[in-house]
Amino acid sequence: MTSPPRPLPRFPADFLWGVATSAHQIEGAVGEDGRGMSSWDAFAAEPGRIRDGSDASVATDHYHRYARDVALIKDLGVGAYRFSVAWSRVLPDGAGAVNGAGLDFYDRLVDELCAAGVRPVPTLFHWDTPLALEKAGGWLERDTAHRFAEYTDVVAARLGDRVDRWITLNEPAEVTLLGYGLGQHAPGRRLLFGALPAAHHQLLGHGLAVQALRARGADGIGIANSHGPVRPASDGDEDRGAADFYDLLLNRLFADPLLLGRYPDGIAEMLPGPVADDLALIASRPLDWYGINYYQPTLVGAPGPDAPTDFAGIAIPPEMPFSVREIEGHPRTAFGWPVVPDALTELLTSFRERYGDRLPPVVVTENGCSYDGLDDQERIAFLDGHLRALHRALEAGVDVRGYFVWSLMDNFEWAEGYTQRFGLVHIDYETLARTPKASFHWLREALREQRPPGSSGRP
Ligand code: GBH
Repeated sequence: MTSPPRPLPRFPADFLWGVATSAHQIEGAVGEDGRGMSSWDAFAAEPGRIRDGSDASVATDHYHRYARDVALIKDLGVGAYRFSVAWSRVLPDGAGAVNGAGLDFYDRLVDELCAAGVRPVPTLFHWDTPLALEKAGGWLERDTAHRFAEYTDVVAARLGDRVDRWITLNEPAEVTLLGYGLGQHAPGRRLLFGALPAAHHQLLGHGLAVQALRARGADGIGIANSHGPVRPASDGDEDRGAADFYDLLLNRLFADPLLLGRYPDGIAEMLPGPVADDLALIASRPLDWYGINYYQPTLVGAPGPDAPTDFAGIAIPPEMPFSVREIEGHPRTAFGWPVVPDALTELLTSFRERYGDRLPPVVVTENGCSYDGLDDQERIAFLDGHLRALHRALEAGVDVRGYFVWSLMDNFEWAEGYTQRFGLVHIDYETLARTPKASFHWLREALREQRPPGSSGRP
């Protein structure tokens, strides 16, 4: 297999190129410098939860090797680095006493990035809820939204002088559905639609966090939601109805409240208590930009006796009003996810159509794939295809301002442990050595070609 022909089509000169990670997936050093336990530490310790029986107590040891990792980011030539702050490093009990040593780590990281000419883009919550809060109900409790805003204020006070792009939450849909609904992720609850309060409380937490950030003078505030086109398994009414419902859960449950100030029909009734005031807050301070994590489209049909009861290894209980089917006719990543670049164009243009002027500028905050090996020609083809698809969305008039590859390096892939490798940089989990893969070199060249001669390309 050979690399696709370069160059890529030309992106706007101020387009923000970046790579992404999250704290729990790379940092390790779980017991160090006063860090508290998180929902994911506890979840991984339960037998049978993680495919390879691993946990993230060492991960890629980024906590100690961050300077080396920032040097890699600089060498790659991207202008931005999306990382997340571990709430339990900053507030070991989720609330109350601030742990200065934990906050110091992010301070050092941000300094290192700034010195390298790389813009820091912190995510305030990427799934690792402080365990003390999780034990009290986590995002099922309204209180957690307020604790999240207090934590946000602490981080903003410390990093705000050097940060001008913020992400409040990463993929609240996954936390709701996989964490509280189906139990595949921490905290491992299987509440089915009883998980919906966790969606609402994350949105409320987002709204309160935006308020806290604005009060500190921050701007450049966004959120990272997972989205993908949903296709019906057939033209029949039942399949179309099921696909529409799945589309609501994946694409509208969070975007509608954030951008339109209302829940899709039928959702508000399933939430605890009246939500009108909360919705006013959630949508009252418009986002500066909207982050989309895109991986693949989903084919959905009605449930039924011959429908699959399994979705990406997750048992879907028969009372769910949909079933997820295999998409045929596309290459697959090592994770088994279909590779469908066109669906990224479709997703972005459909967002523009649905939300019109209510949609702020968009950033693709995650896109990437799992493949093994250092000579990862499949990842090169994946990135090439998706960047071309992204460019078609720009040509179609969608205001896309940036693109982040998931991920800078191989890392702890949640319930999959270390069995899935999403990195541009390979991690040897014995020695923790970092080795740039072929895709890293390819992307560095592609970005070099994007830059006008003589410019650093780092806005
Ligand atoms: C993101 O979630 C996370 O933000 C990140 O932490 C994670 O490491 C990364 O992506 C890679 O997983 O069986 O084909 O229908 C990804 C959200 C939702 C994407 C489920 C894949 C099902 C695939 N995922 N989806 S399929």
